[in-house]
Amino acid sequence: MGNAPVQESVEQATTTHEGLAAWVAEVAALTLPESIRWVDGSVQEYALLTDHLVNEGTLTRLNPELFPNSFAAFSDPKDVARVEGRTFICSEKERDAGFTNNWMDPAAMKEILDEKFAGSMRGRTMFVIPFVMGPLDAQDPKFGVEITDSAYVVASMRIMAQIGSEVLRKIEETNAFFVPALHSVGAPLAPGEKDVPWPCNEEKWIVHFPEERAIFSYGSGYGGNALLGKKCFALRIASVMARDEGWLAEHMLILKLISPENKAYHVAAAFPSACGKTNLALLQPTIPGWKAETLGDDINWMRFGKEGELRAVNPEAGLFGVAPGTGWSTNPNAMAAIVKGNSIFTNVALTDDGGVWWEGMTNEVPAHLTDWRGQDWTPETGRPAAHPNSRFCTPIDQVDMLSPDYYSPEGVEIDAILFGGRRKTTIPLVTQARDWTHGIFMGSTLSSETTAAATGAVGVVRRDPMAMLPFIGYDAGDYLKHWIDLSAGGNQERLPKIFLVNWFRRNAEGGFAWPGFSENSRVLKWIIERIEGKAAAVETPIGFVPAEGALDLAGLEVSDADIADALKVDAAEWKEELAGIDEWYARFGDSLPAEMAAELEGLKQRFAA
Ligand code: GTP
Ligand code: SPV
Ligand code: MN
Repeated sequence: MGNAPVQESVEQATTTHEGLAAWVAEVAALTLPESIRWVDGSVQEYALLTDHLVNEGTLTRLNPELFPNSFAAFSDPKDVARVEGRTFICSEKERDAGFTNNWMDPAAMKEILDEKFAGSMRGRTMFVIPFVMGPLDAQDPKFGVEITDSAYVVASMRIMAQIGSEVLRKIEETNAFFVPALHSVGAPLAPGEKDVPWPCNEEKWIVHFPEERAIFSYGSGYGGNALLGKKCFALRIASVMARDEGWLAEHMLILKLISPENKAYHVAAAFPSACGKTNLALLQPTIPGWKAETLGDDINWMRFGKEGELRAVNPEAGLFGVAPGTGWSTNPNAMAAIVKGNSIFTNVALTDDGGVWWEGMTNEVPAHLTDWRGQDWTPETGRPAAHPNSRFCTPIDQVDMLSPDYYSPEGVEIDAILFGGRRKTTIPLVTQARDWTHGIFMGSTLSSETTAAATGAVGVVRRDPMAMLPFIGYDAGDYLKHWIDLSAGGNQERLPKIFLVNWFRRNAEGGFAWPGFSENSRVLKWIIERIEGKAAAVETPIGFVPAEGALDLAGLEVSDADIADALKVDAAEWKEELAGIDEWYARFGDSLPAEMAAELEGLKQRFAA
């Protein structure tokens, strides 16, 4: 117990990749770990690490009859979400980080990081995790190596990405470039000092050097702060790679829909954190004859194919999903994947029979639980049993509806792009963009109420361009320009159709006007029928909304008043919205693309007409 480092089998501590060997040596000399372990990614190693974490008190082994090979972790209450205020893009020029990012001069930042990381791994094992985002057999595989002093991070990375010896071998054989991603919880142990279950540091630094493609993360063990293949690499650094190499790295799910005529369509959807991506990605359609398959639930890398078609791949291997609200009635496909086991849950509640529970998991609320802070909980307790940003981390191949195309390095052709947010007012259930550039405008002005996925106030409306506000690794205006310029090189006939959606609009009573979840399949059906030129729409100043009767509501028990609330385009609400967009666009300064300014002008004119 206590601070015992994971010492077994440290036999393979070498690599033939000179750059990697030098970097590992340099990091070890700086951070001074007790031992070094090269992660091989094997089942045996996973068992060793999770056993160790159980012994240390970081993980609780769940009842294998309920959740086989699964564990629960409970974080420090001050380390429960991404820390956007502590996240930095340290480009050489401040201008290149843009107004949406925190910036610091790279040299000044490196001085701070050097000091923070000096001796930061004392008393701990330093793990070296070779990983690849996306298929290892891709034409240009995107490699990373995360060095971390957290075994919890290693175990989680094994679910979220392909890691270990096979990846290392490929890096060596091809003498590949890899993104160096250094992570420390920032909690060195003095000799004999007893460890805590969730070591972390009050001070957190999540830092990206876009030109070097390097990542440094200090002080947090949680989610997007610590699993560096995810937001740090696959969005922030990848967005910069994508700008330079001519592709797109986006915060989007990827879903395949199969119509009753057996025709397949692919939809990509960008919703901000905790706004419904995982749920839509695992959709169970309620309309007869329609089927859905999952390709991805959080990150989407897109590039134009040989015929100018836009193709998408999911670079991740797991789901890191919001637990609360994920239940047998709202998302049975996620639940079925979760109960297969092999999962790590963080900040959920424990049931008395050794399982996990969170708000919304079952209709019946257990009479007694141990809440995420380890305290007794009953329905009378009056606070959530699971943290609002509690998560399940589950291998994506446990999703029964996973599309076989998930494994294809070429990806799938995208037919429709959805932008969506969590808005109580103003934004209708679904609006089709007038054309591609107007669709980019819709994405650029996307807004949503903030959620528990990041620290800070919840429920505040903020602009979140393409749901990428916390993830664009460079100037936001340049990012919009990249969307515009890149798509000009695609086949214009085959560009996806773009839609704005909002599952979260409220009715007069304050409840959700639209039932959401599986019923969102009805909206998708209208979207597909629009692509096919079959569904009727009404043109409004903001775009095309479903004509009366065009949305398939057969068998749905929703009042006409609610449907009207969900679909309405309210001039008074839009007057306020336009003011909000004006304010938002003003913040871009010179870097706002002229095309976007022109779209805003057009929107205003249509309202004035
Ligand atoms: P990140 O993993 O943080 O990027 O979140 P996400 O975009 O994948 O969101 P997710 O699907 O996990 O949903 C977040 C929350 O919104 C959960 O509590 C869901 O239950 C809830 N939610 C998802 N879809 C709907 C919907 O259609 N209607 C309503 N009312 N709530 C929804
Ligand atoms: C998000 O916040 O968008 C997430 C969770 O998907 S995290 O991995 O913490 O970024
Ligand atoms: Mn996300």
